[in-house]
Amino acid sequence: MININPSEITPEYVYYSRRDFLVGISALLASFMLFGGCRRLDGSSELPGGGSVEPGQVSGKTDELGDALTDYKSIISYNNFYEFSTGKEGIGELAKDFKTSPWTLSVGGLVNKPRTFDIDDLNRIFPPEERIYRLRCVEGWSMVIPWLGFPLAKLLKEVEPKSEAKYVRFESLYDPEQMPGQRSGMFSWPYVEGLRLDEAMNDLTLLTTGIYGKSILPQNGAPIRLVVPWKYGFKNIKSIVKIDLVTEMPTSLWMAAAPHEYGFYANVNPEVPHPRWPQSSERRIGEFGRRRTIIFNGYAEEVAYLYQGIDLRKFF
Ligand SMILES: Nc1nc2c(c(=O)[nH]1)N[C@H]1C(S)=C(S)[C@@H](COP(=O)(O)O)O[C@H]1N2
Ligand SMILES: [Mo]
Repeated sequence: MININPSEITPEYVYYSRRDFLVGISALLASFMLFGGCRRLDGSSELPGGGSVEPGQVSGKTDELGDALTDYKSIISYNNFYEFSTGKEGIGELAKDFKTSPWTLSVGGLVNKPRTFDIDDLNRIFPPEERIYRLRCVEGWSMVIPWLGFPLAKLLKEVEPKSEAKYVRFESLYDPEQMPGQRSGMFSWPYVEGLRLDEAMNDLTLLTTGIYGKSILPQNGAPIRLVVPWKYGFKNIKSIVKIDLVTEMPTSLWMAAAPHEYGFYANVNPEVPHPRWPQSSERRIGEFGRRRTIIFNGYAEEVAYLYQGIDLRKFF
């Protein structure tokens, strides 16, 4: 059960500033600079369309439901990343020397044009856009995170899935030298996740390389990480090195570790309790008390069509 000491929570930061005026000006300047997606040395990045986001700044202050963004400090200091630790705090410190460059992502399996990308390729071919999404962990906590990323669909279209491809399988880096958690036999490494191809093609599904306008830090899954906002957090696989199109439903690390606890779909659903955690409510990091959990984490309009005729209770 999750237990957060209130002293660990940074008070909510208010993102009003003169930046609001300056964004327009920097947009103009940025349009004379390189194309979107270029990484600057300070880790900030230009957005497609010429917008520029300084570290710690985003263009919106809430998500589309009006919920405040979680402060940056909480996002980078309260994590799940079992390759480094089963604890949630201090992962930034444990992972501070994690080597994220050079890094390659190979995309293959049942595709016409298998291809290996480096992170610069990805940022050039698929300029990052900003998306504010809720992240809901199955342990019962949640955050609102402004991501920089691009729809996975764009990458998949580039490699051309064959008609036999039904699922997408994702794999994280396997490197026990760098990731002490992988030296434990508790899980079958590497971390693996999967999506049905139509879930992967949904416009909400992102590959992300940034948070709050900065390059994503190791603890959050640098240099590239999946974000599927209507599913529980564990589907959002970090530090991805391999994506394969396959015919069979992939077995994720969590399905292999505890099949009675973790299903393939793992859609956020307040009506279906996890064996150890009720899912009807959640604690938004930075808030006191709990709030009600929303079906599909509030994205039903965009994704409910994917599950017509599927018993969502059965497919937790
Ligand atoms: N490779 C890998 N990806 C992972 C995890 C992990 O342990 N290893 N934890 C998952 C879980 S349980 C959650 S809730 C989210 C947490 O993401 P965050 O630390 O960026 O908030 O990452 C997910 N992705
Ligand atoms: Mo999680």
